[in-house]
Amino acid sequence: MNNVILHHYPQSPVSEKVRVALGVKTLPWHSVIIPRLPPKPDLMPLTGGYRRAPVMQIGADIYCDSQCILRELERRFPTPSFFPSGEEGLVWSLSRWTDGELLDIAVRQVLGATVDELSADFARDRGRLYLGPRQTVRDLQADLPHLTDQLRGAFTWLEGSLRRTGAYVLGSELGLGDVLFYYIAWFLRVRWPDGAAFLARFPAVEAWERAIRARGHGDVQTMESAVALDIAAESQTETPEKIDPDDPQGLRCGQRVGVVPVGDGGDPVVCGRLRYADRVSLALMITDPRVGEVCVHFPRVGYRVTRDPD
Ligand SMILES: N[C@@H](CCC(=O)N[C@@H](CS)C(=O)NCC(=O)O)C(=O)O
Repeated sequence: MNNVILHHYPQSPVSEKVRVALGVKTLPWHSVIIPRLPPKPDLMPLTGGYRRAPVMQIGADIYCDSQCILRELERRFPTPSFFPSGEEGLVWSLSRWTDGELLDIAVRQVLGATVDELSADFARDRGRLYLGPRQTVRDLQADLPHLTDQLRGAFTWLEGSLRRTGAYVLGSELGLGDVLFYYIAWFLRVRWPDGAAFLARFPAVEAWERAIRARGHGDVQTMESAVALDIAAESQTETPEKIDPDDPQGLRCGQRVGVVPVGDGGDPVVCGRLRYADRVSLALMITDPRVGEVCVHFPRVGYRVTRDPD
């Protein structure tokens, strides 16, 4: 069963990054819509506790975090490449800034500017998740001029690159470098009331947004979450048992480990038996009564592996 299933929700910017990436690959995929707030009862059996969106499922293999999802898409479906310019390492390095600091600034801008429209539950949950225990979404309002100032500088860099190439970030072809910026622009445009006026200051960015939007999301079919859970239950992992012998932590196959996003505001730890680890990804086996045994994959950069977590 090699079908791509994406567990996501429409308003999620990181999910939009993966939806656009599926469009770059022009792939067929199945869409399972998950709730925006916990509990996420049909996601937890697959991830063992990881709550964020999106999550990709292929049979009994579950990919958490967009970094891990995009890497797996490139491995399984190499053509057309996410890296048409040939530059791969630099694009992954760029992702650490776009998905880290730049996304954080954009999230603060959107939450701070829309605080009066947010439901109390949503504001509390996202405040805890993105701002930590000492700040609330309302505190962001005082910081809005600074946040817009930071975004303006970043979009000036993007505008400069696009004017130079006349097309995409790294040249004449669309690639992951574009997707990494595009979802931030999309988020500002659709969720920030002043987003369209902000982006109108960057004409090359607006033309580039139109070109990427026209590429679409690939060939999408909706799927019920129960069907995705049945597929996981009926499938076996395709991931080999293999650990890098030069692993800096001396990780071993079958060892019980926990995985925690570095610097995250309270996501639960996922624990399981280690099955696979290389320099950039790792995978654990977890068991749930609804789906049996599934293999959950995480990136290594940005995640801490804890040994013997219990
Ligand atoms: N590092 C993760 C971040 C994912 C993330 O923060 N997603 C947001 C939605 S855009 C989220 O999960 N928010 C909380 C939730 O949906 O429960 C990735 O790249 O996938």
